[in-house]
Amino acid sequence: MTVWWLLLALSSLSFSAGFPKSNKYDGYKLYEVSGKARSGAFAETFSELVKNAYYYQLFSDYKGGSSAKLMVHPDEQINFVKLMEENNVDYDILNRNVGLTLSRQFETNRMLRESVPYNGRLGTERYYTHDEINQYLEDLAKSYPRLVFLKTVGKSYEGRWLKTITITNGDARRNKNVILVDGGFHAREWISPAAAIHLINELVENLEDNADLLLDFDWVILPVVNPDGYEYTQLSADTRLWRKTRKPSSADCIGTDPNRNFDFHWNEEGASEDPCDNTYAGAKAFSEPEALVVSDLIHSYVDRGQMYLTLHSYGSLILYPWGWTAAVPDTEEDLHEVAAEGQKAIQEATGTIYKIGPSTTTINYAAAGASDDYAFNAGFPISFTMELPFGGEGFDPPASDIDHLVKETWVGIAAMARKVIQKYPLVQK
Ligand code: 0X9
Ligand code: ZN
Repeated sequence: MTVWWLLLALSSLSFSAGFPKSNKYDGYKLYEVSGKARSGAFAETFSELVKNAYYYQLFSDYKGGSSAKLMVHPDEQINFVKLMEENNVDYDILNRNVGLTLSRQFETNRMLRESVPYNGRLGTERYYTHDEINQYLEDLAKSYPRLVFLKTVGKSYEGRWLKTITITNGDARRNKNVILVDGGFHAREWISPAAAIHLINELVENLEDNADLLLDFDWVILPVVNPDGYEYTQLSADTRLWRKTRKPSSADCIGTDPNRNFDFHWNEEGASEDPCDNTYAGAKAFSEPEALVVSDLIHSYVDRGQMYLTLHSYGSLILYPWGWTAAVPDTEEDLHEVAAEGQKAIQEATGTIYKIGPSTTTINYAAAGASDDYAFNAGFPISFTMELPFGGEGFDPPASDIDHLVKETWVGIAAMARKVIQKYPLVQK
């Protein structure tokens, strides 16, 4: 009995003594393999190999010759390395123990929540919960009643409120053009809601510097499209890498990829019919209430909407349609011109190099049923997915990287918005 209690006491002490709790990613390694893994004779074997979801998690579903990041189960690492070496595929180990990184980050986030409590502002010190984000939107609307309008636009499967914030310059002019931005489609991509929050801060609290961005344009922002997934990833290191929504999709599996659930070429290339897959398209188009909310927003603003921007991670990419096919739209030049402004501004500001281009050939895979193609097809002349940079040594940036990443993202968004404003001025009807 005494020994039992001692063991119990020691195990609960283990974290504070500097031994992070174990989790299901303990011993997993994160590798980056060169493009050779996916070109030439080895390509077929490699893509068969990584289909084994028990041993492999591919963080980018790229095909063709570009490099890939993938996480490998401890029991498979010897075999994996042997295969790479036999086939002359170069590889780097980006992280020697993903579980340890996730546990440490989990603990850091817990401590930061205590040391940086919500105080009416959301800074860049840490990641915030969905409740805090909604509370912040409420508080902003109270502080800036002439500039900011809050709207509840729907409810997630688990009952969380989805709220948009409309930011204006307070001149009370109606029917301005619109820029529609969302974040948090994919649960684990925490830097995306963080970037949306920073964008809101800049537009509301830095109105003087950004007056041109609000003269003839209103901004409508939904910072967390998939709050159930986002909250789930905050529960523990074990759930940190969740991507989908949280509605059960079969007897055994939960969640749909909200970015495969839109009713435009739904369930075609790059979407899975397996409810257990990370890219499951859903039982039908718009089976997910969260995707339906975004589609309603797209339709309600399309008459005035000049740019739709959806924030994801990772890859340092600005992607434009199409993402369901390798074909490109007739207006590719316009899309490219706007994306190039963002790319240039970011490179000048921080040196980060974003790649820009049509989605399918730039990210190297087609993914049908996504929101960017849907918005473009509905009539937004400019529609982008912005993939923010890869984070630290794990999937997403540690809290200490939030500040520079969201500021850099803002520079890119502001530059693209300025180009949009110039190209698509308000036509008074
Ligand atoms: O696959 C996705 O949904 C996006 N990448 S992510 O790593 N954040 O999951 C890219 C979507 C690009 N757009 C289309 N394929 N339409
Ligand atoms: Zn994503």
